[in-house]
Amino acid sequence: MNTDRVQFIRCAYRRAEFPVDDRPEIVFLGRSNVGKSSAINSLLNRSSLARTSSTPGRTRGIGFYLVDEAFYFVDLPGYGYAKVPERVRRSWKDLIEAYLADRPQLILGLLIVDARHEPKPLDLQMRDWLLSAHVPYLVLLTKADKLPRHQLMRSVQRARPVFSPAEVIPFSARTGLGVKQVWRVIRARLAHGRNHS
Ligand SMILES: Nc1nc2c(ncn2[C@@H]2O[C@H](COP(=O)(O)OP(=O)(O)OP(=O)(O)O)[C@@H](O)[C@H]2O)c(=O)[nH]1
Ligand SMILES: [Mg+2]
Repeated sequence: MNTDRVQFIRCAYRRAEFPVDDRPEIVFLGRSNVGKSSAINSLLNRSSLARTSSTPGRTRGIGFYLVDEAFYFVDLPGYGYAKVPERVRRSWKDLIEAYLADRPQLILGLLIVDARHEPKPLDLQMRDWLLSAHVPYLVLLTKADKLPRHQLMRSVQRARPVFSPAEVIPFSARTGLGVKQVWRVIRARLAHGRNHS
């Protein structure tokens, strides 16, 4: 697999704009500003393919990136960002739910959770969406570089029962921690499809 070959296909603001394509998709989801776009960039070893920002709410539509013409990385807008108008927040929620519930080619979810905090209600809500849509997923405990090792370990221990049986992987877009492990899961899933673990 050549992950240097990446094309940005489109940013979808409505369901009608989702690509009509049955190649497998891997979705990155998580709370606003948690590091979804940065995770995409670090997995693809790019500095600025997906738009990142220290200002929450940077990713507004659903970004579709085609990797090696074989599968898509899908970048969702941040969920739960309080500072956008209620109307916009609701439209993001509807868009995300429509995407998760009705995308048979979605083979894997990467739920991005901040390693520094206990999982929050919004994290649990996204976990429950994945479960009810029967999308296999794993959890990336990101920004791991911001924690001393013993605190990171504690954070992993705390997250495991919350997301069980999903795998919890400490991750850092800054240092590359976890990148190889995440690729291992992605490759396995691409080889076996959605319905086999
Ligand atoms: N130290 C550190 N900072 C990170 C990491 N991942 C992301 N960040 C920073 O967190 C901020 C948000 O990152 P984004 O990747 O834009 O987050 P996002 O989840 O895509 O944000 P929205 O699209 O706005 O929801 C940026 O300032 C990033 O540089 C990480 O692993 N370590
Ligand atoms: Mg983003």
